[in-house]
Amino acid sequence: MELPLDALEERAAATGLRGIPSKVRAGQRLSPADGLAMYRSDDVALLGVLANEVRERLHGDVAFYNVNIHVNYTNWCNKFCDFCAFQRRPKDDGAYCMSPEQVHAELAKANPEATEVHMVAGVWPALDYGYYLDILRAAKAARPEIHVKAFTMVEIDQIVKTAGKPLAEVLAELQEAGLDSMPGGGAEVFSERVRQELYPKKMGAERWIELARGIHEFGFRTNCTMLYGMTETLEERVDHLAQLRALQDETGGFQTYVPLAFHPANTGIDHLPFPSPLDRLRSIAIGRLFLDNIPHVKAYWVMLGLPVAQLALAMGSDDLDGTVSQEKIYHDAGAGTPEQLDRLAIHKLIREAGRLPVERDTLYRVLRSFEDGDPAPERAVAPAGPLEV
Ligand code: V47
Repeated sequence: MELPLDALEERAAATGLRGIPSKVRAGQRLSPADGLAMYRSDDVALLGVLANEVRERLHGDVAFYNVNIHVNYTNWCNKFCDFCAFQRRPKDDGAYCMSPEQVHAELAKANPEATEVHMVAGVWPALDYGYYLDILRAAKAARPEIHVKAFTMVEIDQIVKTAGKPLAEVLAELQEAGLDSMPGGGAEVFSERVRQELYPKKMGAERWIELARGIHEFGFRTNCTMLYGMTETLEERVDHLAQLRALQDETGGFQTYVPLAFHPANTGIDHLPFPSPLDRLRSIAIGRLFLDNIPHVKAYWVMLGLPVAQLALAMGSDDLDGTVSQEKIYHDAGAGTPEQLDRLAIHKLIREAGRLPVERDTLYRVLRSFEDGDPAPERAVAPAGPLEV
């Protein structure tokens, strides 16, 4: 139900958001100045109401999730980003690099209902090109039907360098070996200032955008992210979103935007706080309002925490990601969320938010809509985690 516009504008005028409700109601694009006003305003409730309006216009009451597994195939990494707790040098304690056989074994024993494997990892130039093709082949050999969503732009950049071939040729070979789409990571925040300060060895915004453009033009769908809560300014957050929106205008290749809240534990910048629940909700709502050309906004529960992910379903998000298992990047950085959820735990979160659980595949095609109730408990394969963080 839409609230009267004049009441929304009256409130917006008092909370620094004047004119934004009218633009949202009229389906007009928000400007960078609007983006900044939204980050500066403490009226997260109004942002949530507006973002919910957009979300309901696009998706009604549906809340998507998928049944997926994570394989972080190596933590070897030469980027040494200050925000990362996952990276290791090969000789460090806890360093690992899975062989193709281990990837195969991981998938073979994984939840048989999983429709997606999410494979992202560190970057180590000594891994040869054949390794990447072999882990894709191993995943498909173990689970021929599974959708392989793998490699952030940072990994793709390294794979292209290692292969020594043009991007399109590499993409064709990765596709042949089993790659189906790509996640959104590696963008961090596009600010060159923050990159120099915290991740100078990682590619800059220009290369990230160039790769994403090439990948979309090739025909792969990807997601996009923003890692927030480090030392970026609010202007830099808006600039990041504006760059994503501009690329989406060109290519239409992004399926979903995933705002990633910085987890400080065990990182080089652990003096910074984990973003507050309100900041996490604000980031979801602003993503929905500003990125008017990206169909979905994901509340990635692993990193948001379950209570905030559930609230996000009322404030702009239409997707909870998946059941997940074996996620290491956030858990190494102190995430207190469970290792995985089963369908019923996800349905509970969604139904309590007044939404309808719909299982999707990676490309957002509907697999099952649960109007008639939840699946029987015996269909749930993985144990349910606690619903608190
Ligand atoms: O690129 C690393 C981020 C990303 C930390 O596309 C951190 O559906 C917070 O991209 N605190 C990888 N964030 C994960 C990723 C992702 C996750 C879930 C779904 C999708 C999707 C993509 O994780 C990295 C980096 O931006 N990251 N360390 C940290 N301490």
